[in-house]
Amino acid sequence: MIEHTRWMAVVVVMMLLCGAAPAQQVQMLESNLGNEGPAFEEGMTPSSLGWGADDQAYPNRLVVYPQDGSELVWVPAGEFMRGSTDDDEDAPRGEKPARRVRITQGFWLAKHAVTNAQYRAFCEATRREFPARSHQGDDHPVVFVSWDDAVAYSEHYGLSLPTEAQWEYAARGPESLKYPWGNEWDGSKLCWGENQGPDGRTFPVGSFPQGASWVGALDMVGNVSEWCADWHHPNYYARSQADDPSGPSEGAIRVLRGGAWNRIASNCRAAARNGFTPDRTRDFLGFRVVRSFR
Ligand SMILES: [Ca+2]
Repeated sequence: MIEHTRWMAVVVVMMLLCGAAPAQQVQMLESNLGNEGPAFEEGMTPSSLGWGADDQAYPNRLVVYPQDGSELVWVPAGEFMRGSTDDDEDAPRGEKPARRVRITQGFWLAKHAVTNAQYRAFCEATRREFPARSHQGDDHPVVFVSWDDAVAYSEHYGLSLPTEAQWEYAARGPESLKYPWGNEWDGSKLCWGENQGPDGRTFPVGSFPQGASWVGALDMVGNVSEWCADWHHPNYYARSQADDPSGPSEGAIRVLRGGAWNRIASNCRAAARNGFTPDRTRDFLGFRVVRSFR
């Protein structure tokens, strides 16, 4: 017994000498989809969690955002080729010119679009009306939400919408893939016009793990199109800054990213961009959130 205690004391002294801190005590939380992860705290990064370096992606790990139960995956800082070149016959002018873009800070991105259950909880907390036509079940993405609704949700929980560049980087990665899963089209890896959910529309979020992007984000190019923070302009890429671009300073429509349950394959490319009036809603429009550093 005395031997044991002495050895423990030696181990503790060794740890102190080596500067090895005991693993950070993190509170575990269950997400709104029933998965467990460390509860997000301000300033948390992979290194503070003991996962590894902050410049790596951890597609099989998540943290749970306590306020709305979102599952967040880590998107490390880095750079990629944004947009499309003339080699891509599907790419319209608005995706050109292709240029290198740098995301200078890692950030936390929701693994899925916001669900009906999450949005309903938000409506109950803020006495807003739940969009009655978004009714395909708790774990389906909410639809019939405007850009204004998406921003209201985000702000209520201390979150934000991704910038268009953050979204594309999370979908394509440093290799600038054409689709989240690679460079070849595979219609079985997403919900789109020819692979629709049980009611002929969306699937529950996260139904296509094989379609995950490099950071572990799911349904990026399928299921629902997603509101992004930026104003949309078709000529923006020609004049955009290279570091952390956040869109034109004004505009009439807001950016939409990714295809949806009613879209054709060329709309489901990771570089495809679109826009829509911010106060309008549609049956294929939802959103996902990010938690950036402040
Ligand atoms: Ca999507």
